[in-house]
Amino acid sequence: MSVEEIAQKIASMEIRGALRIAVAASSALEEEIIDGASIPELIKASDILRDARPSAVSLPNAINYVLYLAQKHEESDPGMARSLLLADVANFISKLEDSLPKLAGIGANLIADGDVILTICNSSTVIEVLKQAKANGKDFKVFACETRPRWQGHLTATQLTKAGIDTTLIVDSAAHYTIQHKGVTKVLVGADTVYANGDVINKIGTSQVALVAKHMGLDLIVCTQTIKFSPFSVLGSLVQIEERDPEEVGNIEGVKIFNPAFDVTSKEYIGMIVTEDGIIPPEAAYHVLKEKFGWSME
Ligand code: RUB
Repeated sequence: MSVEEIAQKIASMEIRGALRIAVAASSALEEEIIDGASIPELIKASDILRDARPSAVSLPNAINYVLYLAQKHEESDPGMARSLLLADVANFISKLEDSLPKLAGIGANLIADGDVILTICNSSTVIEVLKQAKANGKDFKVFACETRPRWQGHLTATQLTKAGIDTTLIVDSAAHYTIQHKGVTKVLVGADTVYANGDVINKIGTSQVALVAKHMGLDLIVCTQTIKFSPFSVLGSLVQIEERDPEEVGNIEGVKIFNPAFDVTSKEYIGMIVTEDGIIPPEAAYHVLKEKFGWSME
């Protein structure tokens, strides 16, 4: 598939979810390298992919890393030993993919018998955590917010139900009521971006759920690979939030429609962040960035 086709599939959400976006974009660049693309051609392909969706930092992080590898190999070996570069890129992609089961193994330990879990959107990471908890023999229930306007909650409810997990779909506006009346014990969400100060961007509605969870004294657990930590900005509030086509919400003659796709949950509302490297408080996001990206405020 061409770079343009992958970018189009990311923009149209045929390929969606921050981790899958990162894997798809890296694989598209891998194909370009196999086809013999030069560094300027890779940079052009990267620009096309990077522009596909603005709010998931996993996309620029993955692209920039593949570009960095290509530039590094080009410098040490002009004309490029493609086999060495391709081995590095394949290794990066398999690390991205491996981060999912690794994280699931860690996150599943947080799920206890009798838990009632609420989630929003369709995070492959949250799904894997819950499947692993089920495989560990834990007996728990899930409520899945339907996630208007694109109904990703339907995917979540279907995938969890197929995995034998007791799952109930609710409308987004039933989140508070469900937490109050159905004994919800934990809220698990994915992430598109984690900022250095611990703020998290995820599907629109996540911050509302977080407010309710805090009000009810529940832990909000963010499940996210470190590829979603942003080296670009300190504060979540500074990030460009993707606004999508109003038609996704509806089409009512003469009525204006606003359709933001993501929101920012401030770190005060986050109990912990589960990564493939372990569990951290949101305040430790800066240290992850420093270790993984050599990021520094100095
Ligand atoms: C997806 C979304 C997911 C995160 C994490 O939004 O907000 O919670 O991307 O997903 P969209 P994952 O449907 O608009 O892409 O854990 O799979 O990376």
